[in-house]
Amino acid sequence: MPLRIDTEQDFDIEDLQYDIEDSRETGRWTDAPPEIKELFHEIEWNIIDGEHQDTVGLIQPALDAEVTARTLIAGPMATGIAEVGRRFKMDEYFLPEVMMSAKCMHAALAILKPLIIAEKTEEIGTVVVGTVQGDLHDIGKKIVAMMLEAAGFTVIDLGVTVPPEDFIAAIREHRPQIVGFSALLTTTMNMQWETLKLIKAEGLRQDVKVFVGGAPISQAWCDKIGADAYAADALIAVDKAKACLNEFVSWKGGDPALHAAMLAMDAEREAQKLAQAEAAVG
Ligand code: B1M
Repeated sequence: MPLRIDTEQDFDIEDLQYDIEDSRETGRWTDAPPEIKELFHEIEWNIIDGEHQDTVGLIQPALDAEVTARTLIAGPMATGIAEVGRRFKMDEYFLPEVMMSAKCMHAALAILKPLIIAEKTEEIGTVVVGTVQGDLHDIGKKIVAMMLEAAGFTVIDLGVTVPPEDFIAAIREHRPQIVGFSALLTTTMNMQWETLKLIKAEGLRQDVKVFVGGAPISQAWCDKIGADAYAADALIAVDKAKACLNEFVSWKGGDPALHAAMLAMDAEREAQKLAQAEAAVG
């Protein structure tokens, strides 16, 4: 039986500012058995410290203890790399430290990827994804690609710093229902718009539903550039991608009704979360 551990709970990044002792004292993952909670703190701290071999060494024991690959990604891996981002922003870390932490993430994802992809039981469609031109960030995009694959999509991952022309070539070659752009830099998010403009100019807009994501991306940006859907995380991307193939299959890319339907999914999710929170309070 896989262990259920709440990774949805908002966490305070300040919990990770000092040392592992402090983070052990916080209220995170208190629903996990003590030895798993300890493993999680060790995983996040090894990511923060950029110890990729030790990170890898902690993944298998967690899996052996029935922690799922999804829980590891959404739990200690997400909190660890978030703290790395905070340290970088505050000039406590420089590029070499961030690169070492990114190596930890990649090494752990390499172990977890086959487990996630093994969940695939059906073939439901094709998605082309890539990180836009000028941007080298791909950890989040890889997670999105993995989760889409597990949900039944064939994912064509074009990699990083993908020029708009390469997206066009991939759309023509693979005929995906969905194309997704990832961007992590405020300086590269504009390439999502440029790529979308080229898709329109090439007469392909109606053929594909366009998804956008990445840390600086928002629903407002999605609205502004005329993309069909914004996904704040991998699970939302999967939900919206599946809806595009099931409920909203008749709406073509660029249809305002599709855009509105995607927004309505967010509103519904928020309402559900609120109802759950209220039910929990009693
Ligand atoms: Co850089 N970096 N980085 N970096 N980096 C950020 C993004 C930054 C916010 C750090 C900071 O200042 N706090 C900052 C950007 C600031 C800004 O733009 N305003 C920054 C900077 C400045 C830079 C450089 C410019 C630094 C420099 O050279 N001086 C440089 C740029 C290089 C380039 O791209 N040309 C750079 C380089 C790097 C490394 C190479 C060292 C490394 C990347 C390694 C790699 O990816 N292979 C790196 C890293 C690791 C980060 C941080 C610390 C972590 C990013 C990450 O992996 N997050 C990041 C800080 C941060 O984001 N807070 C930072 C974890 C990942 C799971 O989350 O990617 O958000 P995320 O993905 C999520 C969602 O966003 C969403 O789902 C994912 C899973 O839930 N999502 C999608 C993502 N894509 C999606 C696509 C979709 C749908 C959902 O549909 C298609």
